[in-house]
Amino acid sequence: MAALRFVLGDQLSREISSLSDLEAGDTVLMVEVAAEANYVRHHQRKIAFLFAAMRHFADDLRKRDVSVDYVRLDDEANTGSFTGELQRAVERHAPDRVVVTEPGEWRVREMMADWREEVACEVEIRPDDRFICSHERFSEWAEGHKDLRMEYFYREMRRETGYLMEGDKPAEGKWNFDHSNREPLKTSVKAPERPTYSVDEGTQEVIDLVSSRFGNHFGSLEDFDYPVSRRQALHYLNWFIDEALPDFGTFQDAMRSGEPLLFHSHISALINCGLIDPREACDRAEHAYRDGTAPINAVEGFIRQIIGWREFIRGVYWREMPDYAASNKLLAQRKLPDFFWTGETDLNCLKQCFAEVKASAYNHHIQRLMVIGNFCLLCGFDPREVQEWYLVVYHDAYEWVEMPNVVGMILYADGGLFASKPYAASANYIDKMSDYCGDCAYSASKKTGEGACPFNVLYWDFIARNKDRLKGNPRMNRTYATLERMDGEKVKTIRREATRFLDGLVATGDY
Ligand code: FAD
Ligand code: DLZ
Repeated sequence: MAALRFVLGDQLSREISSLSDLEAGDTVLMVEVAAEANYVRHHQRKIAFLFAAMRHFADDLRKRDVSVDYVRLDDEANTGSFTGELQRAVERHAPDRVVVTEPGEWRVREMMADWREEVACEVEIRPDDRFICSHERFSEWAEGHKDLRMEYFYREMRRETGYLMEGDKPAEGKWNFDHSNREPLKTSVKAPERPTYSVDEGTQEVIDLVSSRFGNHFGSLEDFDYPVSRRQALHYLNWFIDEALPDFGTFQDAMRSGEPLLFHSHISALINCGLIDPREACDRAEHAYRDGTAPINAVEGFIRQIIGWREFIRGVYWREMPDYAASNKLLAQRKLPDFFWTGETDLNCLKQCFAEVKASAYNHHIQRLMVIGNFCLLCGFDPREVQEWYLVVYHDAYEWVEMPNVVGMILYADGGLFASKPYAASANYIDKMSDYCGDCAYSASKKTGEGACPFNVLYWDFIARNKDRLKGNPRMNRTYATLERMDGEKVKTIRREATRFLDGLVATGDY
């Protein structure tokens, strides 16, 4: 009974369900296809990372005597799509059945559903049990809750996994140590130096391929030094646990020019493609806590991001799709300005984040949420355009994780399905948590007039513009009370200056 086991680019785990009962005589199929690189114009670095990781994973399997059929992007007969390559492989191998793990994106799940008709043998689609919470478990949890709040979901995941539990109580008596995780960086605090990984011959081949085939996509391939194999990924994770995790919590929300990574793990792309298992990342973090090498606020914060936010976000995606993609409760319609692609803006916070993402396909969470995301919310950019931008530019971006973060977390486009109020903030937040404002053409403390930071007028313009939609939210009471107390002329000035700024944004749609 020979099976063809189809492993997608974000399923690079030896323990993936499609390989769990791998037998001698089976073949593992992996394919590089143009359709996946082009359905949005992914950052060049993301494509290079994924193809290099896929090729290294295939080599690792071969070293264990697994038979791998690997189709390269430039193979002459490559049809360019998952379906076309699966059909060709079925002709080549004449398997009894195809075994595959469910994908991370709705559009691919639809594709897979059609394979049962389009492929000349049985197709078995298995659950992705790399996630801790199954679809059924998430639905069961969601059914029992009027409001979907990550915190309550997270506590159940803590109980179920046993992470940081003392019997049935949370370690050190509290579920969440977030209040200790909001320190700005003092200049004396230095981030540890990161390990880098040299480009081997195979990865260089991929970089050359991406440069010639996708050189017109956003982003740079220069100085590629990210892990691409299981061995390197584990080394990177271990380095993080030893060197950066202890300060991860305290400085989780801080931002500093020229230091994109600070104490963050930088492992999202490695977890999402399968090179690191989320449980092993949490296991190592918990060990560090039990051994006394990392404090509770760091370890709890890190584990919460993974068994809390990551699992919750995935649950929301599959529960809400396909309608979720079109959510636009705030009726935001403005086009995304060109500087999201060119990086040419005099708002220094955005400029720093755009430069970093172009160079490395990475920004950390607070840059994504409170700088770029906050700006998108305040300006009222069209959620479909914002979704596409986030899916293109980050090396860890897959729709299951990108979409709820954009639709629900930054844009409030789902009307508060899981966020109790919009994450809207004026310049003050960015000034407090970063050194960006010191070098900016605008003044963070100036509220209106020449040289005032646009975030300040944009904030109140957003609040005023969405009054009918947000005023009923009890968590917005104080904000609307402040707006109502504001002098009428001041409100007019704010709205006029915001309109001038918004009208000045150039969005040619050429990028
Ligand atoms: P750390 O700060 O070290 O956190 C540890 C891990 O926790 C991450 O590696 C990640 O696996 C997980 N995590 C943390 N926050 C989240 C979250 N909100 N949702 C899901 N997982 C989380 N993450 C992605 O993996 N892919 C995306 O496409 C993506 N898009 C985002 C878009 C927006 C608008 C926002 C606000 C967040 C997005 N995130 C996304 C979540 C988060 O910003 C990244 O996971 C994180 O910045 C990755 O960096 P890190 O590995 O250094 O994470
Ligand atoms: C993102 C991506 C890219 C760029 N290329 C490929 C590819 O050539 N082959 C492949 O198997 N996977 C690729 N991927 C990841 C897929 O887009 C991902 O598996 C689906 O979106 C499902 O999550």
